[in-house]
Amino acid sequence: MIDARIQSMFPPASDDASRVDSHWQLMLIAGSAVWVVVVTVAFIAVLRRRRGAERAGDVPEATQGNEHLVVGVLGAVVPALVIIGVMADSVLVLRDTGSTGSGADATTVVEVDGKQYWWEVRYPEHQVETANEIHIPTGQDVRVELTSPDVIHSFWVPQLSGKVDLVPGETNVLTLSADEPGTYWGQCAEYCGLQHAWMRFVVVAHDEPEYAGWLEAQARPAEQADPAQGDGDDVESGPGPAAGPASDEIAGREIFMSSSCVYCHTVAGTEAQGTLGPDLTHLASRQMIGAGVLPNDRESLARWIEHPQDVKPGNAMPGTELEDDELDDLIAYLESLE
Ligand code: HEC
Ligand SMILES: [Cu+2]
Repeated sequence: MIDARIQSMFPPASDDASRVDSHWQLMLIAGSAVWVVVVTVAFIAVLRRRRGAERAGDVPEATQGNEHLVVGVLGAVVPALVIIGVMADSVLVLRDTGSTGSGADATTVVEVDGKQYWWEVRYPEHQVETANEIHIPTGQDVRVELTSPDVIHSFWVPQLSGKVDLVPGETNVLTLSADEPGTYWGQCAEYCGLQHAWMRFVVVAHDEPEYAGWLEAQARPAEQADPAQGDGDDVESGPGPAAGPASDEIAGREIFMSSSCVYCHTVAGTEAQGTLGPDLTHLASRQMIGAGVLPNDRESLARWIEHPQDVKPGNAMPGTELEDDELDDLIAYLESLE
């Protein structure tokens, strides 16, 4: 799990983010310069007033006309120039960055739906669906199509791009790119309800071959912990080459398929086809659950399944009461969904 505290645009990791960064530097420098000038002038004014009070009546009439001119230039013309300069650069940033671009020549398209309070992520060209984790290839533009079925959310990966809103009934487009492989935090940046703060996600940027491998793995249906299919061809999930799924996985699968889980969750290749909650086909490949609220491990899965409303009050998943051994089996099944 990556450090949950890091949620910063520094250091920028894409051309767009670098452009936003340079604009931020400009504002910092301009703002600091204005501050220094204003404070210096205020000091001079205070000192002169004191001296003026000491020798009252000494100031000749003529200098007052000059002062009006100085005050006029410093107070109106200089601020106007500074504001126009900063604004001009911000207009250029908007033009230059993919936040408003169409990403029309992007070869990778990702559809992202912002939901209360998690992110549904689809790769329409590859029949891949996942949640709260967006994988992209490095060094190329990725077209992200953003919408929402409920309220307005905002998609923001500070190190990679600007913010774009997800608006019900509309599709907004953001072009995302990352220079280097790595994991970058994203966050909903438009207040959307009780768990807005726990509506986080990660963008994982891979080299091209690694990305292709990820995509291929995600496009496969779940490894079947199904007794009917565990007949020796399931090489990857067992300890030995000819082993099928372990017995607790089989039991856990049964519990999953006969519980309410299937009404809300999909596991591709099984009868679980619910769409209200995240697709769990490759749950075990994800770093975290509940849009960043917990790491993806046994203990957290147990807490989440039994008490999702304690972990993340107001989210759309109800708790499920299970016997301890049933819960263990269920988690064994979930952990087999790689
Ligand atoms: C009424 C619908 C509903 C039911 C029933 C339900 N879930 Fe969920 N589940 C959700 C929603 C919605 C989320 C996402 C919550 C969020 O992050 O805000 C979720 C999240 C999860 C997650 C985390 C997934 C991720 O990638 O973050 C797991 C694991 C999970 N559910 C397992 C289960 C299991 C196991 C059951 C059955 C015992 C179950 N769910 C029953 C709606 C449901
Ligand atoms: Cu939000």
